[in-house]
Amino acid sequence: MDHRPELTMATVRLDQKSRAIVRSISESYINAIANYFGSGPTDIAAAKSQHKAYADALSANGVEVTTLEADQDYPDCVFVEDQAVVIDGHVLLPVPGHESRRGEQPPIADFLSDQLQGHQICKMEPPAMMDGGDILRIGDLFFVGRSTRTNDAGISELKDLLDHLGHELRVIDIPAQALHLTSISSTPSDNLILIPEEYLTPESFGEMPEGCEVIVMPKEEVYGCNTIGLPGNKVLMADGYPAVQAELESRGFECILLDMSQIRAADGSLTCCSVFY
Ligand code: CIR
Repeated sequence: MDHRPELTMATVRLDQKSRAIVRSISESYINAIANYFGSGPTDIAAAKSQHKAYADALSANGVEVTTLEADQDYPDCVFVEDQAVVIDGHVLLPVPGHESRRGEQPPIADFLSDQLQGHQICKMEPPAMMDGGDILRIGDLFFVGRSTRTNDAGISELKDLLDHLGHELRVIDIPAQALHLTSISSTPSDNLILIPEEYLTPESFGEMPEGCEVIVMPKEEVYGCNTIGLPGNKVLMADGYPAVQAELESRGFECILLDMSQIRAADGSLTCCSVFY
């Protein structure tokens, strides 16, 4: 990957999520890959309406949302998180880990290149592979899942970029029963990480920076561990995960609940439907 030092920018606060790309549900969504949370979507109309409610919730909470058109040739194209990651003045374009999803990237890359002129584009090349859904960030500290979608060559390229930016990267092995790191964890705020028991342990994240905490949730609520933290102590989360909701509410967050059933059916979580930039 090529990245120029002069374009490094100061670390952004993660709760300042001002803009997001989402992408509509494809007419072929019924064929989306599903091996973990779901056994495949069953109702495209419901999926579209749930996705619209998701995008509307982002907009209603101050995020400027751009919706890219779906592509019939790519049943999984709604899951944009995997295709691009914006990090401090750089746009990382990974090689998506599932071959059937590689053609989803160009419209997202084009949009970000156009919007973020002056950002350095860092394009991975095979044999490196990585899904954006394996990257989690808390301040200057990054975690990457080593998964069926993200290999050591991809991790090494990400590490090069983060070394260059002065950020630390820690690798977490994703258990066989999970797709990605962000499928089973998230940062509802800049100092919290939610994880499900039995899938991940706080120890696997290593020593956390002062004031940061890894919170362990019941394993039955693994899907609920994926949330999107927004300004004003608001958190978008899937409906139906009472322990996660109670934990967040006890910490003063306002939970905004979304029906994600048809997104979950294709192994998609909340974060995977957005690229924040
Ligand atoms: C896939 O298997 O690639 C999609 N059906 C789901 C991708 C979910 N993405 C994510 O968690 N970042």
